[in-house]
Amino acid sequence: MRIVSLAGGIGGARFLRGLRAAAPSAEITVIGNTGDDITLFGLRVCPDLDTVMYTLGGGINEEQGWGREKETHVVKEELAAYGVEPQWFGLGDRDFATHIVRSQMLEAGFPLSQITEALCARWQPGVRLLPMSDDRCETHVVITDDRGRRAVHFQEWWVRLRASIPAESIALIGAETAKPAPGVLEAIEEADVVILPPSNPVVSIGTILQIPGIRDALLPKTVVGVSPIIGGAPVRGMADACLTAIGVETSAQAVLDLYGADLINGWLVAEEDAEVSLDGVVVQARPLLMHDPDSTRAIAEATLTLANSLNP
Ligand code: FO1
Repeated sequence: MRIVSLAGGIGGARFLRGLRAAAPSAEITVIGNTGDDITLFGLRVCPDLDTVMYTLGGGINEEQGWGREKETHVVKEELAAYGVEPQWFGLGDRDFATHIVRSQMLEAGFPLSQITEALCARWQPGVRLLPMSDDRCETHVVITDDRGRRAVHFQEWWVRLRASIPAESIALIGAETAKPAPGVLEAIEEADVVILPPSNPVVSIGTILQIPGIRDALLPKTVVGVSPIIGGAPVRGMADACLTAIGVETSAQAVLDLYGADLINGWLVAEEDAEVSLDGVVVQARPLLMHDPDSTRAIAEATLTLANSLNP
């Protein structure tokens, strides 16, 4: 069976680990969000691609959900000693190697999709990981603080500010001219099932859907989503701050409405959200907390069962 899954960071990567366990013989293609990407100290950092690669490749810092396990921060300390900014983004020594390899390959003219394939040759994630686009597009957030109204990079809002200042708007800079990475549209076309894991519906899944051509390619497919909101709150991260920024209520119903019945065929919600409904969408309620590998695998299995029941 051929499965395509869009994915953002921590929640998406954890779900994918369960999906791989639930469908060990399936061919899984992951379309990863690159709107979070940032250039720091002259290096290109791709947080969501790396989180999927490390999580599925066995190198993730499990409790953090991002970055490498057994990490040290000597380079970060040395940069700070030179007074180099920013100091609010925690890059570890092991993680730096990934960004150095990626940056030198970008410098040599390789597209991000080929670079990601090369990095995954080491990590063997057991899925094909594609960036949503080889073209650079970044999520920026408009805020107003003591320095006035300005746009900041998503990571500054997310990590330095912890989304403590309301985002007046969120924009994917470069989306209109970005193209899906090679293989993305073909993978969607050939997929038996497409899954939207419980990643951030605005800055992860929503970002991927903004790349011209991707959302349209999904419309004829069987698409099953897993609600990232349980009982009015995100399980992790700050999806609520992002949803508020775009004027959407933080609920399983509102996220389903945001994705739309033209895109979604099946929608998994937590038991406390069982009343969620939308014409044309099959909604199923079940426990959705991914608190260990078995529960995550069970959620992935339920997602596939629902998808297969919807396939013509
Ligand atoms: N998140 C934080 O909250 N603090 C950090 O210092 C931080 C550093 C970091 C470094 C590499 C990386 O791949 C991810 C990192 N993240 C950090 C997480 C990152 O901001 C988020 O995972 C995504 O951008 C949102 O999904």
